Amino acid sequence: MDAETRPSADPLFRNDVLAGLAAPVRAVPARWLYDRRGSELFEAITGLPEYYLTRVETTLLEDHCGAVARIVGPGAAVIEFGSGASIKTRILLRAAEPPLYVPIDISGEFLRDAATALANEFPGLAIRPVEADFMQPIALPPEVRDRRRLGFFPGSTIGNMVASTAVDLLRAMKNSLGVGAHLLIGVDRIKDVDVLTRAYDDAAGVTAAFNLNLLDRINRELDADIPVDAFRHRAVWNDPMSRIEMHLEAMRDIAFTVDGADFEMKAGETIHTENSHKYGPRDARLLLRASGWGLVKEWTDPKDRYALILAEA
Ligand code: AVI
Repeated sequence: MDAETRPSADPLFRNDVLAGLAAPVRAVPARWLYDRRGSELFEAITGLPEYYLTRVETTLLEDHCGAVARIVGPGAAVIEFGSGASIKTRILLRAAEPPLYVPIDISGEFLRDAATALANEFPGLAIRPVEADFMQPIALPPEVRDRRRLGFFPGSTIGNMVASTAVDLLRAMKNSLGVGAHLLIGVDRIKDVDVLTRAYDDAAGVTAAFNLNLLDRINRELDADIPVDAFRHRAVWNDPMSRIEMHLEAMRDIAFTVDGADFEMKAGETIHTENSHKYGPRDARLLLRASGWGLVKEWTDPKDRYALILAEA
């Protein structure tokens, strides 16, 4: 693509890619998987038969949001971290009937669309969107101040962070929400390695397309000539780290340039693109305790694949 038709590159994306490809262990942060195409592919992943996470969490929310609402009490504001299209939120909003909903998302476009759709569906609900990176300290709108507060962080997004970052985030959530607040969080469990790897390497190749799209994005946005067909998607279980890792593996020796910088990769070398940590029951509780949250209640499915955890600050 020539310079005139190429979309202007995000300097943070350029820096992360150039630094990540030059590092001794090549890695690009997972957040860059989510351009428009990547977000569409992730949406498709959530409907795959192998990707049990969304299905199981949705059932848990349908079954237990009523109990969550009873424990938290009436009149609570619901504050969602990384709300996206607010799909699962509807289940919580229907059960808890809160007066106030605060979706927090880095994408203003997503926030505005989701808020408009929700306003039509829940006419009595006040919606106060906050456009912010929830990894940074957040000032909540003043209407939240005198209310009970229920933080909502579904989708096992916590799993995409290493433990130290997860603790920092959970602690920041506690600071934003305040003492006495509740947090409802979705956490994926450690389980059979075949089940886990299939969830991240599905038969239809949607997760492979999601991962490989990162290379297309680099080519599109950063004046690069990466031979995408020389790579394959890999999903591997890292047992000591208790996580599924996504990698892009070079299938032959290759050379390419990104924004004028030259790179070479040998056959078998990989670019690490995502971590998805899985937690046993005690690990998840420890993570919460280390961040200042106490366990209130935990719900799991009959196969113990996924946990919905209610914690209190
Ligand atoms: C967004 N996140 C919780 C997903 C996960 O399961 O780690 C991202 C994903 N990557 C591949 N498949 C799904």
